[in-house]
Amino acid sequence: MTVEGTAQRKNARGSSKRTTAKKATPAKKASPAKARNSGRPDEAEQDQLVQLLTPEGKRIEHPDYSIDLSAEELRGLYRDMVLTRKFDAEATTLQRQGELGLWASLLGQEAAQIGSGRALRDDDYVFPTYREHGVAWCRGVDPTNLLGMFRGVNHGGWDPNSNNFHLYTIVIGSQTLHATGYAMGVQKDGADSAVIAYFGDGASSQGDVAESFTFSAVYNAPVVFFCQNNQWAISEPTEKQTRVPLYQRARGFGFPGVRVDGNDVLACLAVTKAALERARTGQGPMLIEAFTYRMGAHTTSDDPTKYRADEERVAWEAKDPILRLRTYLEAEGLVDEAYLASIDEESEALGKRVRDAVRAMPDPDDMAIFENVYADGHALVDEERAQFAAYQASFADADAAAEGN
Ligand SMILES: Cc1ncc(C[n+]2csc(CCOP(=O)(O)OP(=O)(O)O)c2C)c(N)n1
Ligand SMILES: [Mg+2]
Repeated sequence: MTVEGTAQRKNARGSSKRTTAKKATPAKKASPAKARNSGRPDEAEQDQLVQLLTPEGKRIEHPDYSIDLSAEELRGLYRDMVLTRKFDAEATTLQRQGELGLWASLLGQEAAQIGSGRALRDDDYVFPTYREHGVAWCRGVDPTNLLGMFRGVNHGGWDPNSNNFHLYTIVIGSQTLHATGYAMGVQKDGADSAVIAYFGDGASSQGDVAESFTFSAVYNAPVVFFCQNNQWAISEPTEKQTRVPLYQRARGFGFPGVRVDGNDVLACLAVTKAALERARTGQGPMLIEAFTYRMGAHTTSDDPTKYRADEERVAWEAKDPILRLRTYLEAEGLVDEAYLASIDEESEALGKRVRDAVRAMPDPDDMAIFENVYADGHALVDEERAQFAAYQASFADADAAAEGN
C-alpha cells in the first residue's frame, strides 16, 4: 500500500527546525456569545471564530489557541491539502466519465480535514462520514481504496483497524454514536487515546447526534465531535438546522464548544489538538464547529445552481484554504518555485495512479453481495441468494437460445 500521507507525517514529526510566529499580530479577544436565530455568524460572532491565518494569508495570534510549526510541517500541510484536492478533483472527473457511480467532493474543506487529521495520534480512532477524504489521507489510507465503494465494487475498501479509520458512514449522524461507544470502551480499557467523530451541519439535527452528546457528556467519554459546518445539507441551508450557532449547542449538554475558521488549517490543527488533549486527560468531550463552505455540489448527483446563488460561492473562493497558506508560505520565504513545481509533479503522478487504479478494479462476483451478511447464515438470505442465482441463470438460457438461432 503506498502511503504518501503517512510518510509525510513521519517526516514532519521528525523535523526539529522551527519557525516562529514573529510577524504575528494579535487577534481581538473573544467576546461573549450573542443570541441569534440563524446558524450563520454575524459580525460580532466572527470574533468567536478561532483564526490563526487570515484569508489574506496573514499570521495572527489567538489568546486561547497557539501553534508553533517547523517550516517542514507547514510545507507538509500545504502538500497534504494540494494532493487531497487533486485526488478529489480526479475522483469527480472519473465519476463524470462513468468510472464511479457517485462522488462526494470535499472541495473547500481541505483545511478542516487536514488540520484536524494532522492533530491526531496514530492510536486515536476516527469515525468519518462519507466526505472525509483528507482525513483518510492523514491516516495513511491509500486514496485509491476510497473509490471502491463509489465504484460499487465493494462495501468499504479498507480495514478500519489498520489505520484506526472507520469505514465511511452514509447514515447521517450514526457514526457519532459509534464514536461515543468506542470512546467509552477506550475509557474502560484505561487507554489514553482519543476518538474523533466527523459530522455535518445537517447531521446536527439528527437524534443520534443529540444522544451521543448526552452519553459522552454523562460518561465523560474521550471523544471530540468535529462538525464541518459547510453551510449546506444538500439543498438545506444551516438556518434550517439551528437557531443558534452550532458550537453553542455543546453548552446545553455540559461540555465546551468552539467555532474555528474551517478554512484555516493552522487554527483547525491547534483547536483539534487541544480538544484531543482534553479528551486524553479525562476532561471529557468537546464540540468543534469548523466554519467552512462546500464549494462544489453535495455529490455528483446534485446541482447546487438550483438552490443557491453563485455569488455565495464566489465570495468563499476568496477564503480558499490552500491559497491562504500558500500566500503565507511565500511571504515567509518558506517555499520556492522548485518546491511548488515538485508538488505539482507529485500531484500529476497521484492523478495518474488514481485513474489507473480505478480502471483496473475488478468487478465483484455477482453472488458476493450475499456474503458476510450474517456470521452463521440466515434462511432469508439463503432464499434471496437462490432467487438471484436463478434470475442470473435465466440470462444464460436466453443467451444460449440466441446463439442456437
Ligand atoms: C439518516 C439519514 N437521513 C437522510 C439521509 C440523506 N442524506 C444524505 S447526505 C444528507 C445531508 C447531510 O448534510 P450534512 O450533515 O451537512 O453533511 P454534508 O453532506 O454537508 O457534508 C442527507 C440528508 C441519509 N443519508 N441518512
Ligand atoms: Mg453540510
